[in-house]
Amino acid sequence: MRTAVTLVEMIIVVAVVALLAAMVVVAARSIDNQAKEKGAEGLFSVLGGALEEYYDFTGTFPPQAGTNPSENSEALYFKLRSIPDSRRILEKIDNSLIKDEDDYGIVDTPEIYDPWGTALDYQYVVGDSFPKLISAGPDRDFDKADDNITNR
Ligand SMILES: [Ca+2]
Ligand SMILES: [Ca+2]
Repeated sequence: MRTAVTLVEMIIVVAVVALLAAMVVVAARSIDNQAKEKGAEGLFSVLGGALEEYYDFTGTFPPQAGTNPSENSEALYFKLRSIPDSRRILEKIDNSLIKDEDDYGIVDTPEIYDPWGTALDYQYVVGDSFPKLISAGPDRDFDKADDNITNR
């Protein structure tokens, strides 16, 4: 007659529960990343509209500030804010994505962040048909470009 589960049975139950928990975490993370990807695409479409308004008003796109994404993001926000029609479009961006984490050249100007919390990069070389907006993606690393998201 049995009075208790064996140690082996216990280990199997714990392993199965741990496996199920891990699967739930992976699935939840994937759903979360899909939602954030949509958020990044929405952000790019809003910024694309603001860039078009900027171009209509000035005849050019905002210059790229330098090589540091955060600095580029801050300078882009500053430039887009300076044109009334662009500024109006910027107001559609969720407040959680507009943060002033540091001064990268322009004091007290916020930067634009992707849904994972990394400042966007903004690249524009005179002659380009349209500027490039880049999110570092879920891994928050621009150098690992597999999961990066761009507007073109
Ligand atoms: Ca800043
Ligand atoms: Ca990346």
